[in-house]
Amino acid sequence: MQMTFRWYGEGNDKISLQDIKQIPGVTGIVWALHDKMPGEIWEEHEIARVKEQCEKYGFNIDVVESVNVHDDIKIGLPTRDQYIANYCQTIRNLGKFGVKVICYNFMPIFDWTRSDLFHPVGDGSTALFYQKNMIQDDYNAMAKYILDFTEKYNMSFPGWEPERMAKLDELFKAYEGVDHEKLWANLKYFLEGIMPACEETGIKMAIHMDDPPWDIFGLPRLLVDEKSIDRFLKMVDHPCNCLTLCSGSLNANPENDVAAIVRKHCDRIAFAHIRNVKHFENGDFSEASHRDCDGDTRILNILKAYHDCGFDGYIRPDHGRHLWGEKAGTVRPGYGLYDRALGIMYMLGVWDMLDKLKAEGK
Ligand SMILES: [Mn+2]
Repeated sequence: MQMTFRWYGEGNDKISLQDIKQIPGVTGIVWALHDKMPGEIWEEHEIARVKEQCEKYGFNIDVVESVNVHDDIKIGLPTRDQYIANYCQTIRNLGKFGVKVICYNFMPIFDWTRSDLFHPVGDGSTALFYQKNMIQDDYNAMAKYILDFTEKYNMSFPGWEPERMAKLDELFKAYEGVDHEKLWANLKYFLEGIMPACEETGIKMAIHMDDPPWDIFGLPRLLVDEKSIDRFLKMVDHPCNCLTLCSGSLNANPENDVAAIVRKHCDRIAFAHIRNVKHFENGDFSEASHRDCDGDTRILNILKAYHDCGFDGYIRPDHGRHLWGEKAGTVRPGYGLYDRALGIMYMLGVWDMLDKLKAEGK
């Protein structure tokens, strides 16, 4: 297992590489070119700059999150071939700088979705929160909440580009007729188009689970449970067609047993996101600390499953709570320094003990 930490880049993240260097055990930075629109080619000189910044602190740049997929590919428009060609060029450019894994998602229009970005947890800290009855019909209200936030605090979120969100009604219209089966077919077409570039460079494409793992606003979502993961891996049965197994995304549906999925598909998991989620009876959920008993995701079972499988891929704490003065305007929602650092120490503590027990034959 190789521990990593997501960083939004120089001038785009209040957390510095120097801060990250002080967290024990982190060997790689999970990065992206956040000013790129979906469909644009990532140029070599832009990649080289990030590599240089990270290497100065001894970090590798093996994992990119995300290279976003253009809507035309998801919708299946004739223009998709050009965007797939661009994507292949980005893969080749990333390959030249030693990138090993690209995390991406195939969610129509919206990326991750929450109704409150700074919800009080009860101990003075706040966390991302999903109020089920608020995310039903009115996508404009939800989008407005997120976009007002990004504007107020002068922040951009991957997948929530204001340029795209300004055309929401148009986008919804374009997705009319894209049902689950059409979206599966478009995903297959995309993957078959990029597998040659992956083979050439050795890069693994690691699809992120849909967050939350169910349809929202009438838009289909595909990667939602064990059955759909089975289908995905079988559909393009290629060693470069892999998963970003996000425990928090999947466990937003408490019926998903993430540890069982790890045991079943460990060889196809290139990147593991570890996050804990606490459920409420009415279907709402809050993100929680990484400690097993603070949520319902069964983090210990998941880490044990990875350890038993000899997982040697990349792992990172996913979202964290906002602690010790971190609040709107001082921190990216879900991406503060402290709780993610605590999450790393928790995971490394568990992992070290599993290593020790194994070495002692226990
Ligand atoms: Mn995730």
